[in-house]
Amino acid sequence: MKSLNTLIPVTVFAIASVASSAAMAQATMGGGKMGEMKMDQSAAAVEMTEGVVRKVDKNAKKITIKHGAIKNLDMPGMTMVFQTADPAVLEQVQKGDKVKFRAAMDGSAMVITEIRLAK
Ligand SMILES: [Cu+2]
Repeated sequence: MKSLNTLIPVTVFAIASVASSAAMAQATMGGGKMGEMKMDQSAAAVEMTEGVVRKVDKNAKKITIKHGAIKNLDMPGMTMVFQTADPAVLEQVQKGDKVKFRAAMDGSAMVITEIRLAK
């Protein structure tokens, strides 16, 4: 009987150590996934900026927007004229619309790369 009593704790320990190494392997894999998620977030990092459309000039392919701070361009809120990368943008909004948009520098011009109506 005495030998059986000592055998049980050893067995439990062996199982526990196998389980903990499996848990460590999972934790490592989880860490890798978290790293990928962070990379995805920075790739899509440009936040949308809120604004109100003041003017849509389809001939010049420009939109005037009173906008809030644009973080990626380090720009405070103001009213200004944007170029449009895609003329389709001009069809998506009209004067007076509240919008959310993304803008980027293209050479010396500010260009709207994406725009949609704000809800
Ligand atoms: Cu501006």
